[in-house]
Amino acid sequence: MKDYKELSICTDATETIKKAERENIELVWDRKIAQEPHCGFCELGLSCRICTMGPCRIDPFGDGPQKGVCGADAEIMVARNLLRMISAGSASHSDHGRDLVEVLYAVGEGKAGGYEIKDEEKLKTIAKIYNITVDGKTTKEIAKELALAMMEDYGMKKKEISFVSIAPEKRKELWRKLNVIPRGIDREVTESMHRSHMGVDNDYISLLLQGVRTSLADGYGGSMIGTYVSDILFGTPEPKVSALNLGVIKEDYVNILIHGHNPVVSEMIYLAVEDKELTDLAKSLGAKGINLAGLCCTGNELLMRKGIPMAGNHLMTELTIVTGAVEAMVVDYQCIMPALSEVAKCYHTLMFSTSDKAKFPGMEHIEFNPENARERAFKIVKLAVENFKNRKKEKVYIPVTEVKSMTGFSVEAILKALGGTLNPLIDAIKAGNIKGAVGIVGCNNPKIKHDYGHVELAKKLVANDILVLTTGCANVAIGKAGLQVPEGKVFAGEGLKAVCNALGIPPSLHIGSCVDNSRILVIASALANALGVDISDLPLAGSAPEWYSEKAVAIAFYVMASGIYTVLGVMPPILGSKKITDLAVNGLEGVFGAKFAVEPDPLKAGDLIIEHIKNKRKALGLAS
Ligand code: SF4
Ligand code: MSK
Repeated sequence: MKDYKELSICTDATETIKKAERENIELVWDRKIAQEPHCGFCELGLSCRICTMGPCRIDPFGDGPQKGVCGADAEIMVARNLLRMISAGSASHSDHGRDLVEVLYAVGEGKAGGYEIKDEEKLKTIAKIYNITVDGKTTKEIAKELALAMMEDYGMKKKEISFVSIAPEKRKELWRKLNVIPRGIDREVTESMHRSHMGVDNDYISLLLQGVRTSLADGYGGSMIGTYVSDILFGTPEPKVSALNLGVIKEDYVNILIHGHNPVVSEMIYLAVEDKELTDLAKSLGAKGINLAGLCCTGNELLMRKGIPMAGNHLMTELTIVTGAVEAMVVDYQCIMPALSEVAKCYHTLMFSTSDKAKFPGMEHIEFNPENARERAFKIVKLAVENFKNRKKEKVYIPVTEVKSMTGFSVEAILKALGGTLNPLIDAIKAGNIKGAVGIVGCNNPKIKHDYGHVELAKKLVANDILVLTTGCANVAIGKAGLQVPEGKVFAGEGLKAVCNALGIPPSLHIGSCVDNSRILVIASALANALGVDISDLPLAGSAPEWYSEKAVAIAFYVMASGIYTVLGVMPPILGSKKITDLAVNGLEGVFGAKFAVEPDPLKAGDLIIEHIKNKRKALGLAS
């Protein structure tokens, strides 16, 4: 019998974990226990398997080998491993961005079936950043030209990728001095893989600087392209109220869950779910209709733009199926545990994969591309509806009712809420009503009590008048805890509460999916530019209390390299190198004006951040 309260702070999770245990379903927590103890060499970054002279390990206690077969020492091993993590993370966000650019191109060519340009204004604004003239051109012409220009950002034609231009001048100067401005998104990822091959770059500083450059290729490249092209194609998010937790799965409806990251698939599923014929079919089979809900970042994308509710975050994904009320789960890519199809076998849930990049044993593969997406989405929804008859009523258990949460705070929406300029926010920061702002981002990790890190940190920060911005799985955690509705002001300190009252906003704002951390870079750059300072001068911080993925490492690096102090709740595999650990938690400050801290206790992490914000305010001459 598990100690449920130690696994999650959420009732919907603990109650469904109990059901899974009764039904003999293996979950992520079971598999984690089966893996313990985790390999200590790997945890420290002191194992290497990149060539067949190895695999090699370095003895952290100094008794055994201190070098791999090739002679790589602890610094080289840790740095190479870290660089490969950053590269995989950057590649993931950026390849997601590339898929959107391909849809944009297909729209420009008139070959993209159900897709269209939803935000022409934004198309033109972004085209101008790429120095594309828009006057006298049709929307399709601009779309095609912008897509081609973005494709160049992926290649090796440029000296600097385009969106770096949004960063404050001082930051760009620093990056140029350090030679870390990305030249091309794919180029940096490829070069990182090259450098970390045996016998190439063996200077840990040089390897880490390439890690910074690769992460910036993500933040100001692939992720920012992903965010902006999604806004162009599917609309720039605006504030709206939606709902979160397992209660958004409806007992009397056909339930379809979308999971992954790329809105290209989920937007089409959304269209199909709205179709009257399919809804009528669902009704003819005894359901009240078709209910769509999201998971992880595909969920965040639909939540932000369409107000589609979210059933959960990373550690809730298996549990949604355990409710016994899910007719189909449609996945694209990233963060989709291969275990999901095993769980689905124990229920009636149909599993569909949709990307040729991400196939799963036990899932039916229905390939999506810009030309066929509409037809394929309708096919999947029809199969899901027809599966309603296979549901076993006695297996259905939805333990909670949904919680309301606000969403849709794109940069444009925040500016609109502020009356068109950043001035009210700057005034509130200067007056001390808002002491600073912190992005709480990232995943869940079974090594940390589910959602505990996110929620406790958010509560502590807002109570200290620090505005919270959320993305990714942190959104669901903090939203479920009630901090993302205007009534969430009860958690806020007096200053932040007054701002929430004046603007009608919650103390924690949901700004999007993982790629939408780029929106944080845009806000931070705009704030720095408005004040004539660098980002590192601002009272800002970032935190990933429950991160697990390589993507989170890439995010942490580009946030730090942008000048934002970053606190992680899970230790990255670097402790095997004292030099690299010292650099991460101390030395980087003197180079980038920001550094990392690792603190699993969210209350202590909150203390670190509050102290940091106090210091930044003091340096700016603001009252603490
Ligand atoms: Fe061992 Fe060096 Fe090969 Fe790594 S690259 S496996 S340390 S020999
Ligand atoms: S989905 S990367 S678990 S935030 Fe973006 Fe959540 Fe982390 Fe995946």
